[in-house]
Amino acid sequence: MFPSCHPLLEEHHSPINLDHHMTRNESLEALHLEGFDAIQTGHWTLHNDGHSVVLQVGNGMSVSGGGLPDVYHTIQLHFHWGGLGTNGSEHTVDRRRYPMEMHIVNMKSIHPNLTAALDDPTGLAVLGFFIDVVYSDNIHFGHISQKLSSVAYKGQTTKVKPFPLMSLLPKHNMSQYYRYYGSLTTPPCSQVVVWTVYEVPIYISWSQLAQFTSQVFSTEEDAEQVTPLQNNFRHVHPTFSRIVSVSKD
Ligand code: BO1
Ligand code: ZN
Repeated sequence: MFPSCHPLLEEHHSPINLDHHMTRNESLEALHLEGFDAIQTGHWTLHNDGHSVVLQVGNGMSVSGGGLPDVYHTIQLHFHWGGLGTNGSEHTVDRRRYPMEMHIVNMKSIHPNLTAALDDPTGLAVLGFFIDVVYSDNIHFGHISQKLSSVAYKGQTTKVKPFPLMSLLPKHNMSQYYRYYGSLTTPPCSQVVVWTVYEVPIYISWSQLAQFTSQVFSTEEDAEQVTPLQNNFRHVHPTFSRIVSVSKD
């Protein structure tokens, strides 16, 4: 069999395990997050799609720099979590799984729609943030967690007043991240994603985490049985011959 007929060796899927010994790339600077510290004016919605809770943000934000090949418009952010007392991040660091992971999904601005982006090997740029748990509430994260009961069931959508996305992100060390080329972690699992996974986590409280693991269901309101939405993370994939870079610092 020709090596090119060996799909497994060619695949580059996400998530993966990350570790501190990966190739350091001093030329990777902090990304430019345009509009993230402004109060946006667009129409924002939170939606339960049965696989996650998705915050659809309006136009007006983009990411670039940090070795990204182009400018990418921010579309949405969503979350992956575990169960009662089990962690649910998608990426792992030194095989350790964090309680949750937030993904900010961005589409290369030159593309008119998602279909076009999925045909481009670097059509999407996803920013991944680990979420760790502490005793005190994160008031900024409350913009989302307080709305979860309004999207308890699959198919439900609620309005969210726009707030600066920067308020959700770590205050320090945003120049420390992992960079690799991978895939969407849910179907169609397209291998078109430039991944940036930040080293420093976001902190929320135990009760804010519990709102995700207990208030959100993967089934519709009128379903015979309600099933909690838990453990909505994909297993880690082999890196094969891929280079995973670690930014400077
Ligand atoms: S993730 O960040 O790798 N977990 C991920 C996985 C799947 C999608 C996005 C991010 N899917 C697509 C949906 C489209 C949607 C688009 C942007 O996200 O399949 O229907 O338009 O929101
Ligand atoms: Zn995701």
